[in-house]
Amino acid sequence: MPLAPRRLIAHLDMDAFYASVELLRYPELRGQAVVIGGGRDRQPALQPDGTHHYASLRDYAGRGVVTTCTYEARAFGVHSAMGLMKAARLAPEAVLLPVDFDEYRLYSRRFKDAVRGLAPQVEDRGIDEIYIDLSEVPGAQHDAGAAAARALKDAVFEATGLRCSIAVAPNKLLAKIGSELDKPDGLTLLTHADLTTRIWPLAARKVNGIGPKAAEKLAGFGLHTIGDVAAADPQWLLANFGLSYGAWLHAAAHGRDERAIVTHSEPKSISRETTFERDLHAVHDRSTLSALFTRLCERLAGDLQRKGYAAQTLGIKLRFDDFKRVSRDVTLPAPIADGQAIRHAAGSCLKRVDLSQRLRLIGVRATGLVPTSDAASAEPQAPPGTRAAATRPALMTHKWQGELPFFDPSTKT
Ligand code: DCP
Ligand code: MG
Repeated sequence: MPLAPRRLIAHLDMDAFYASVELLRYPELRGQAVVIGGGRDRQPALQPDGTHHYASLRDYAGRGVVTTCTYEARAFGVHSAMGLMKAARLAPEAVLLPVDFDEYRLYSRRFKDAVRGLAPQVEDRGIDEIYIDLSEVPGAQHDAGAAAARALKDAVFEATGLRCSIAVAPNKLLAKIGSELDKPDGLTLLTHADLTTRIWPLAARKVNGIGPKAAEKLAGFGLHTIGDVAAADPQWLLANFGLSYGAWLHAAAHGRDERAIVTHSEPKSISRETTFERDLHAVHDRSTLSALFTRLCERLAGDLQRKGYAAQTLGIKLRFDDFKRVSRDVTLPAPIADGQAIRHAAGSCLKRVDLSQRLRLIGVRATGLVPTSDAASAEPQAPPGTRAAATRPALMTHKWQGELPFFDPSTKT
């Protein structure tokens, strides 16, 4: 009887993700301490000679925190979630850049698409990390996934110009711990045989699922490392941490985890956006803008149709030349997926915006997604009361909340 292939689970995490995306835009900052954080309105000023004037961290005053920073900044002790004022004391020379989530989402999509092109079994875990099941990837069983992981790193770099760290392990739990072990630009192979040498010496907190509170409680009992937890009497763990969490702690500390890769999740929204090569004006560049807008709507329609959804709500997002953002949306009497209908709905949103300023970016977003098989029954002529959509008033319009992300925010775990 052929043996079942052993599980080869990879965890991929982008290196200094937001900071690295910013370095693509400002390559002259490569090699410097760069901190991302604070408000989003302070883009580096472009000077007449074509160079940028960057804000220095030492000039920062306020209560913002570090979102992330380059490894050069980390060498000074700066890290995510640290107050910017404190960071400024550690690395006053560091450059401070504002966050630009739209750009990070774009690169997030790019690196994930690149990975899916080589290994389709992908679980999305947030903006900069994914799990990948390499078990069935051709050749992966012969070298514990080493060549596949290298190919993934190369594909991600090719598609984005960004580096990432990958660990391949027998399960998600070990892969997640492993991807941090050789950061940045790491490629780590872990087997159960590495448990005692590479995993047990680590702080208990490194296990995804042991949060700050649990770690504190463990430390109160003198259990600091993963090895300490592994050595603890399982019955004692159950008695002190509850049946379910106690049992999980014991299994996790021994590197046991049977969770499968979850490749499918229903999208909450589908969006398309484009940043113009030069800022465009609604009047002076009317035809260009109109053509771009139509194409965006057609692309969104294509995405919806390919994925089998129709949208109950259509929205637009604009970003002006001073980086100010505006969004509007419209809820429709029945879900739509066709390019012309989307263009019409998005156009009605556009009419509600003051367009006297030049535009830098335009986006269209579909929400209230209904699988197309259901959408047919949501037509207005359907018997009254069969679906809420059929009895809605013709148009309901409202503003997107100021900071609502353009598509679902990715959560870090
Ligand atoms: N992030 C955030 N708030 C935090 C931590 C991170 O908004 N407290 C954002 C910024 C990061 C991104 O999420 O760029 C990914 O988080 P990571 O923890 O993976 O950190 P980095 O990718 O920046 O660095 P590393 O190389 O350590 O992965
Ligand atoms: Mg990362």
